[in-house]
Amino acid sequence: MNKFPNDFLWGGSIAAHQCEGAWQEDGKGPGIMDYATSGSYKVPRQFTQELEKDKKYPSHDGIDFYHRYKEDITLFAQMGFKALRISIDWSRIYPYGDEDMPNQKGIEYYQDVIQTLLDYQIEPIVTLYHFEMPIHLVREYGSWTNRKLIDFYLKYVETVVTALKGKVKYWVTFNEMNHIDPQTEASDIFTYIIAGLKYSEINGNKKEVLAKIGYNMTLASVKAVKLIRDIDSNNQVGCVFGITPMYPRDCHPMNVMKAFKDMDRDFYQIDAMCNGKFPKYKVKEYEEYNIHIDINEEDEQAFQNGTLDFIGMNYYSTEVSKSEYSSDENESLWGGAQNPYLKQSKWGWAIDPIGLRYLLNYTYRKYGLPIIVTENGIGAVDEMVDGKIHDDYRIEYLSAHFSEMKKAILEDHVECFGYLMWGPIDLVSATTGEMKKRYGFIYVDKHDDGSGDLSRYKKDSFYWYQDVIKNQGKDL
Ligand code: BGP
Repeated sequence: MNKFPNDFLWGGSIAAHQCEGAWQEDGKGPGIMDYATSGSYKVPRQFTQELEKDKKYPSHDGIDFYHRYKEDITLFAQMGFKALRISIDWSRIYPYGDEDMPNQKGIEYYQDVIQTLLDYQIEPIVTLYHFEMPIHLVREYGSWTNRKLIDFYLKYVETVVTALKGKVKYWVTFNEMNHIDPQTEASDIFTYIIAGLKYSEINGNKKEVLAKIGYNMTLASVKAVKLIRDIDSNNQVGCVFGITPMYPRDCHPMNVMKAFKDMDRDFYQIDAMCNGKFPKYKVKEYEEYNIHIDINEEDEQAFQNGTLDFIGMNYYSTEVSKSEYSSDENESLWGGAQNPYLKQSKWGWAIDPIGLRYLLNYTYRKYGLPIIVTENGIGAVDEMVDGKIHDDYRIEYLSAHFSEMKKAILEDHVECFGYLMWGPIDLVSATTGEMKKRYGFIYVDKHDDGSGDLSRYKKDSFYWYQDVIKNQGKDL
């Protein structure tokens, strides 16, 4: 048997703020990403207090998925998708986040999207928080530093899960909350996309703010897990983490230990969500920074009752942990150094298929829970020539990753039940806000200078993925 399992969920993953557009339609309120400008590899995105006339805010239009979802889902169905991960934009459901009644039009929109998927027998996998939050909650309440956010979030979750009851089985509480940790100097991009706050502008004890955000989001997640299962016991609830494995610089024991530490800090929230308690080692670490987190009895109960059903893993790249004894490396996105054995994408992300097998094994051995690859892919510059896009580099990237994932499943016996390619249709990049950084099997005629008529075109990889799904990856 050289195929992926029959019920393997092949598909893709998208997020509301990167594709929907229609930012002021049908009662949607302003979300945090509506204030994020476009940037590029070398020019960081800005997060402005007000909308500035001379700046572009790519989430306002996205790729117009809001109006074109039927056409786009039809294309996914043509590829043979078994699953699609979407996110719900909180600011469509509760435009300000703290009102009593939800926005009915927002609910109806997502009910229609889900129904369209079900009509094609595509399993919806729904993320409840993928960098989308009403900005009012940041400005009025201080974002996730305030425990009140947990109640607002749970109310929103209850509304959505009830409205989609019986239609959606797989739920994801949060996307990539793990990028915030007091051990590191965070950058504005990560504190902003996760919590709507700019790291450079946090007053007072920055580490304490990061710790509080991390704790409150983790607590919100475990409480949501229980709530979602209480609404329907058939529901399966997971949380998605974005992990960049860290390799040691060399076999010097100091560097091996350093790499372990650098990688380990991404796992404390998974520990909390899988082991039924907030880890003591983290509380002790906070104390060393003079940070006190209130963990009351009700919280302890919530951690016990809200353990995950599955883990969602976003994997793009590995990095090399910086040396303890030399400083000759170039820093890359996650604070590590580049690996001399690996090539990189045009945006500096190392291409490492074996890293996927490593991460799947590492995580499965640690927690024993089913895993789904919720994101993976390569951002590249695609050229359209005579209506065709020959993206052999994408096929090469995915093919190599699939073959390592196959080894993890068939040889290492990791329980991995699906693969959702990031950005099956070109969409706005989260870290740079560009359209130029394309991931899709489907090309969208939209460019960073505002040109393009939004038409969709099938790239060569479209047909290749169709084949992989049809043959259950037997030729990989
Ligand atoms: C993940 C995010 C996605 C996505 C992806 C690729 O961290 O969950 O939203 O955007 O990274 O990143 P980028 O779009 O910056 O290339």
